[in-house]
Amino acid sequence: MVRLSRATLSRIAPAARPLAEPRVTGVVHLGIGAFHRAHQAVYTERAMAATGDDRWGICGASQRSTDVADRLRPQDCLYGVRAGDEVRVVGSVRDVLAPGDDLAARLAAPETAVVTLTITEKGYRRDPPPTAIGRLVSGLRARAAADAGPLTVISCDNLPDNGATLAGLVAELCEPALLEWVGQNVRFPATMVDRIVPATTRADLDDMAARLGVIDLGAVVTEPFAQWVIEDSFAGERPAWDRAGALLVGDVRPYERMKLRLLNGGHSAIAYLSGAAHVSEAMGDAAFAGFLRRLMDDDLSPTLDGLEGFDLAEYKESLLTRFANPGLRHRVAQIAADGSQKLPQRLLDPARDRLAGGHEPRWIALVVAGWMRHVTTSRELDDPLAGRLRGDATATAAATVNRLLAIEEVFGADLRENRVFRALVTDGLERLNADGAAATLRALDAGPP
Ligand code: CS2
Repeated sequence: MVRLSRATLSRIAPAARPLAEPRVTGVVHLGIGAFHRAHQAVYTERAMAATGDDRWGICGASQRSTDVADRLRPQDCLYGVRAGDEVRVVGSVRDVLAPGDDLAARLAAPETAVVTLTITEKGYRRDPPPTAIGRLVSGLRARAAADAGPLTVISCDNLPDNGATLAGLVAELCEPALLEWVGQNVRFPATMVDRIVPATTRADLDDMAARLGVIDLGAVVTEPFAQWVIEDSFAGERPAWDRAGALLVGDVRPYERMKLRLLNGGHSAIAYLSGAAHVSEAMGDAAFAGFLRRLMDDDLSPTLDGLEGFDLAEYKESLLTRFANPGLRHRVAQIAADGSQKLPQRLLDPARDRLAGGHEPRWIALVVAGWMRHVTTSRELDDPLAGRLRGDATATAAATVNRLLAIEEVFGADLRENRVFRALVTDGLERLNADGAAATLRALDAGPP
């Protein structure tokens, strides 16, 4: 079978061919993984198709490996996206840079008007080695020197206030003159991004080849659902993402909190308590699905505000349906990774909100206990703080809770000192250690609240 490329596009069914063929590269993306390819790249292509404005080709960059460049370059950066039974080759990506390539020159090019980032939660840590944000700042410096005009930089990672967070980290790396230029020329709008995109497997590639009739090593599999809410604050021009289904709003915060806490928080609960290998399997377990509803209804939903006129009950139902999608092989190990970077915004912030109101966030505390069990018992722990998280798996629950609550980057000083929270997590961990997760959830379900 031949490889997917512009030259072989004619072999593909017309309905599966790209919607647009950009002539200019207006977007630079840092972190061109599966999520970007199935989300922002798709919105950008649709925006070009809706308007005929073909200046929004994407130059993607990888921070650590040449893998994506090796897969996409031989295919003219074309790749297929399968959502349910619908397959389409996406044409918005024009170029992929490997780690050593000159990213700064791309960021300094006058035709570049927008930069998007998916560098994962841990990409926003203050880190001495060269980081994606460090490379972004080098690019801003080159752009300022070239006087190449305004730029909008959009963090598409699952962090609260992601725009302001990124702007703050950029500012820390800028010298005074550059900071002034950034202040006048660069905007960092906040966004909420949503689409479940499991890591592509060998079987996914085989399936894509069978559907397209050509080999595609850049294929991604996702769900039909996609959502993008963007703060309407741009420094210059942008793709017409609003014409592709994105929502441009004055305040992203209510959507962002809702998604981070309910979807991502729900995901983390699945990762640390379900015992399943894939998300959809967890939803097949009635005791676990019941627990997830309680977590959302009792501990997470009451912490959300600003959603007047929005049907939250419907949103939660749709999440449970999305999680249960049997067509997505979403490994819980992928979600369990980097918990130290994910728990704070997903579950600890809502715990704080509940505690401040005098409530006991016991379902959240049980997930935190599940995470503590995970970090003390996993043989391979995938987390930037792994060295400090690992510990004696035979220690008492109280000792483990004490040790881990002391990690201030995760729990802050406030949760460490909070006696109600400590007692809830300790109780949860004692139960998990004694009975395992399945029996604990069943007992909690049967017992009084
Ligand atoms: C997941 C997210 O891996 C994880 O931690 O919770 O990647 C999730 O699938 C996306 O945010 C969905 O939009």
